[in-house]
Amino acid sequence: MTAPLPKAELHLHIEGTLEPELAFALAERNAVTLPHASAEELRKAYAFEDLQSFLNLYYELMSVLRTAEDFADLADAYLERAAAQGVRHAEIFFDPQAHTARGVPLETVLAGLGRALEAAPERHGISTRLIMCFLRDQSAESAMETLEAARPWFGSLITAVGLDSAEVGHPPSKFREVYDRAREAGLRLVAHAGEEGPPEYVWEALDVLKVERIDHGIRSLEDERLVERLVRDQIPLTVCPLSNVRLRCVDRLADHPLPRMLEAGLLVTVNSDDPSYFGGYAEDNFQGLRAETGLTDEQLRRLAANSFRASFLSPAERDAHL
Ligand code: ES4
Ligand code: ZN
Repeated sequence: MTAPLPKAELHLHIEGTLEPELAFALAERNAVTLPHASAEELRKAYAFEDLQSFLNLYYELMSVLRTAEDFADLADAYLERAAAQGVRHAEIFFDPQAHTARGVPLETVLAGLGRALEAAPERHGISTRLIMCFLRDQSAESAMETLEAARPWFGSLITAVGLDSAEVGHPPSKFREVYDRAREAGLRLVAHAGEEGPPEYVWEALDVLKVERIDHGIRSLEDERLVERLVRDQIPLTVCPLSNVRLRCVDRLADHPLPRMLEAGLLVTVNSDDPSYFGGYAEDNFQGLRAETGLTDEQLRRLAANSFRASFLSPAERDAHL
């Protein structure tokens, strides 16, 4: 295999990097019982019908993450794999409410993630940012409480906020006040939209939440005016090809809309979302596209360059990668 292209990963849920083997090791360390016989058995459960069927397993397996050390080990394992796949910069999501709801304090989560991220440049040659996501299927009040609880880490460990979990029925506008507050606090803004949800949710993420990037956004192609807007403003879309196939948003990689999105002039990037669950890390997504769609080497290089352009790196840091 030729060396993977240097790239930034902009859509990666750290909890979605929990490999079955690490899940079992942490279960043993923390005396947590998993309802699966072994790592191999667990892997067999990774056949998803849709986003919700994946989320059920994703939240269940998080029960093994209890201590700061667990979060540090999780993030360090991801960074090691990412480095081998050509990732030089990673903007990493985490889901605080999925941990605080289980009695794991926010300080514990951030102590562990912070330790791994701080060591990443030296240890793995990867710079990082951390993006705190709100669970959109929980209330706006809960999101607001989470935002306020995280205030001590704004501008240091936490760079941005995002919005994830079950999309349909939970439009971005539900979180208007939360995003207003986050913007006032100087945080950068992103949101998942147009994964399973309709193009209207992408409009709301742009016009109500005023996000700078859209996570997924594949359904934007259904709305010509929306595509024009996204192209005009060069709003980055963090697309996750293997995820879309595994969650049945797209039938096969060969049918993935990404080549059409590129041709439409959209600022598209390729990302791995929840790589442990969806069958591949960053370079695996690039290789899958290369094998199954007609993307040329030049288009693949453009996608890798887009990932740095779409990142929250400063212009000087970004230029150092291009
Ligand atoms: C997610 Cl693929 C996806 N979509 C929405 N929310 C998520 N959380 C973790 N993975
Ligand atoms: Zn995602």
